[in-house]
Amino acid sequence: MSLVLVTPKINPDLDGVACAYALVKILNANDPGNKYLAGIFGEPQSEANFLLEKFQLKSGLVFDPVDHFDQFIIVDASDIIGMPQAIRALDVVEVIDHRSVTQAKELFPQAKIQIEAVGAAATLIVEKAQALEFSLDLGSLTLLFGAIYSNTLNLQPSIATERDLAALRFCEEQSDGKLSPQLVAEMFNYKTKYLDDHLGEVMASDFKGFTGSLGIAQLEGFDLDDLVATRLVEIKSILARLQIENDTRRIFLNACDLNRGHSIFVAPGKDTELMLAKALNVSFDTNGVARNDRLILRKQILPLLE
Ligand SMILES: [Mn+2]
Repeated sequence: MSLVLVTPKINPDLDGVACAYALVKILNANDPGNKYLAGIFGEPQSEANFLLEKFQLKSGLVFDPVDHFDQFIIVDASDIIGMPQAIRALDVVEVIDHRSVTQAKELFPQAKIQIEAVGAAATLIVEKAQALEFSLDLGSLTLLFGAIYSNTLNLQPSIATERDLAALRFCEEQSDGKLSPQLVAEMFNYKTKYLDDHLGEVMASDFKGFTGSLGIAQLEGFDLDDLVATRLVEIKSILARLQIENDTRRIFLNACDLNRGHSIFVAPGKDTELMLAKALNVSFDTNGVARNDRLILRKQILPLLE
C-alpha cells in the first residue's frame, strides 16, 4: 500500500484543483491497493474558491498536507518549478498536463507522462473516467465542467478543442441537468468581482517578466472595457510598479474580456505602443489603450513580438 499525493502547482487555478479532486476519486475506486490524496498547497485561485465554497467540496481536498508520501502524481503541470517542496522528482509516477513545451521526460524519469494539446487538463481527466466507465460524483463533474470553461476562457475558439467540448457535454449529461451555463456566468462574475476588489494583487499574480526586456500583465474577466475605462490611472500606476519591481524595460497589460471575446491593451510609453501596434495591427487612442477584435493570450502575443 503506497500513499500517493495527487497535486497541481502551488496556488492552483481551477483546472489544477479539478484535476486533483476528480483523479483521486477515480484512482481510489479503481486501485484499492493504494491510497490517493488530493493535496492543495497555497491558495486556490478565485474561480476554484467560488465552486469549492458554493458546493462545499473542500472535504475532497487536503490543504498543505504534511504526511510522508511514497509517490506523486502531478496534474495540470509538467515542471518542477512552481510545485510544492514535498514533491521528490524521482518518485513522481505520473504527469498529466496540456502544455506544449515541457521537459517532463527529463525531470521525471520514472513517470508515465500524458501531455496532450487540449484546452484544459480537466478534459484529460474526464476522458480517463469515460475510458474506465467510471461514474464521476457531482462534485467532480462540477469542478471539471467549471475548469474547462475557465481554462479555455469561456470556450474561445482558439483555445477550446473538440475534445474539450465533448468533455463538457459529457459532464452536463452526467449531472442530470444540474450543470448549466448559468453556473458559468456566476463563476465568471465572481472572478470579475474578485479582480475588481484586488486589482493590484491579481495583476501581480498573473505577471510574466523577462528581466531587462519585456513584462506582460494579464487580466481575465467580464466587461473589462468598463474596468479599463474607469480605473485606467490606477492600472498605469500598478504597471509602473511592476515594471520597477521586475526590472523590465517595457510593460503592458493584456485584459481578456471573456463575454465579448476580445483583448484590451494598456501600454504606457510610446515605444511600447508602437511595438504592439505593429505586431498586432491595432491602434492606440490618446490614453494609451487599444483593442483587438478577438481575445488573444500572452502566450499567443509573445511569438508575434519576436
Ligand atoms: Mn490548465
